[in-house]
Amino acid sequence: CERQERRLPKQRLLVVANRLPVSAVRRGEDSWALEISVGGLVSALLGVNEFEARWIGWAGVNVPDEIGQRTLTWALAEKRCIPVFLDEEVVHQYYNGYCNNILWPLFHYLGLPQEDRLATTRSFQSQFDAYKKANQMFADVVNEHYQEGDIVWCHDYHLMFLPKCLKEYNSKMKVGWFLHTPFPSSEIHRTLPSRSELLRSVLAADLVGFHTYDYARHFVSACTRILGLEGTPDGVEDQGKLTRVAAFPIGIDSDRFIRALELPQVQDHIKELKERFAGRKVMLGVDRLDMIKGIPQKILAFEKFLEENGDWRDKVVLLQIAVPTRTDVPEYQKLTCQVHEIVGRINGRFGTLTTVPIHHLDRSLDFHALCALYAVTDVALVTSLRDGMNLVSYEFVACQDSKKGVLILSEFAGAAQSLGAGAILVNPWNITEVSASIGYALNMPADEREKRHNHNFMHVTTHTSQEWAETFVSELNDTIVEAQLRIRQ
Ligand code: ADQ
Repeated sequence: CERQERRLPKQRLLVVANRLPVSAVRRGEDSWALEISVGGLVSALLGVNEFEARWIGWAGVNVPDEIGQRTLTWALAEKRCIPVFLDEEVVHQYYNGYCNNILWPLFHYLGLPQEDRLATTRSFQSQFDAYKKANQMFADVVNEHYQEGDIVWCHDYHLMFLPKCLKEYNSKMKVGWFLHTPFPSSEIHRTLPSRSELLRSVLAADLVGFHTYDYARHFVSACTRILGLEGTPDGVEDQGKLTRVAAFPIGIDSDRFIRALELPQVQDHIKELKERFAGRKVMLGVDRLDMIKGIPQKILAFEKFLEENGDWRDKVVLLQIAVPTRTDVPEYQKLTCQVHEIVGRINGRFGTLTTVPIHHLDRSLDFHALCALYAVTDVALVTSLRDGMNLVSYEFVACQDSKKGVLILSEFAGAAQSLGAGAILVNPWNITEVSASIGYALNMPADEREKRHNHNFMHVTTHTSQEWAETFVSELNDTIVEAQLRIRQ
């Protein structure tokens, strides 16, 4: 308020993430089509307008020629996006290799596939070198656009090396780093060959944030056990320098979802869906098609439910919307085949000439269709094997204020810590337990549904993405002021 009264400019925020919030597709030598990308970070930051934000990241496309780089930079400038150009070899080694093949599974407690393990170990060093090189390229672009007083907010496991590179450029830069995945137990992190270098680079930041207190605790304990540093209630201390470590649970722009439900096109979608599935309860899964999301386990639990509850077979339908990601990675191709095979088998087993129990879509839905689906759902199934937070569970709750449907939620999603009291928590590996929870949710009395929903709705509408970003940035500003005071004393 004070800032508005005095008409002070908003603080500049440089959001640095591996991917820009838009993907670029080349239409000609100097023409580009820009599409908004699907993903948790994009969804969370869409509602943040307190700062004058600029995004720095890779546009998801190889642009070897100078004309292409120049015209794409102009096209992106309109969206306040600044591209980092990575060549194919770096993308292969850094993004597909080190980020997605090593850090992503490790941070989600999933081992690497056995047959790839030796090959991965051999190529580890070259992938780590490419990771460092890519992080340095991000740092070069940040440094080029940095103005004194800017806040630089680095995101996710792709950019763990970035805080160090930035501080080497300018030790006064205000640097925060936030991890969107879980940070695993120090016993898991210990197995990573580059474990110390990565921790030290992250510690160069002024503020390090995680979704949950547990992830923050794991990080501090990795610094203590691996680097021998002192963990304090505020963070990690190294030779008098404190890196503040804390939990900042993300949220969504809940108003955007609630408002969308009033739009005529969303109301039309809702009407169509209600007619299409009249007489049946609707269960919903919305995930990126990723092994951490536990999609095969979810579908097998649904099969078990149908197997053991014959009277429900023509009264319930599971809609599984899975947007493909990392489609060039063999593991993900295998997962797609596996899911198709299981869905086909179950539909063959329990379908009739006119209905099937599972509708599986391999694609992204637009925002309005997604809101309508959330609104008509009776039971949402979020069964991630591990998940930093999981925003789908928040989006579902935001769209359910009239229906008051039930959320079945994995205890291994960060969201279990915030929505646990209203959801039915499950161990996604235990198919018998998930199947029993489906039965419990479908039969839940209205007053219990209402009580559980109200609890979660209150949380989702008060812990928003806006509040998340503002809290992180104001904590970063405070951390820097405190550090300056400490130095003066
Ligand atoms: P993600 O793994 O991408 O994010 P999640 O938090 O569930 O997972 O967010 C996914 C987003 O993509 C949601 O906004 C959802 O609506 C959208 N989405 C998913 N499938 C879709 C589909 N088929 N069609 C349309 N939209 C779809 C990472 C971490 C999470 C963490 C977020 C934010 O893995 O744990 O919650 O970052 O920090």
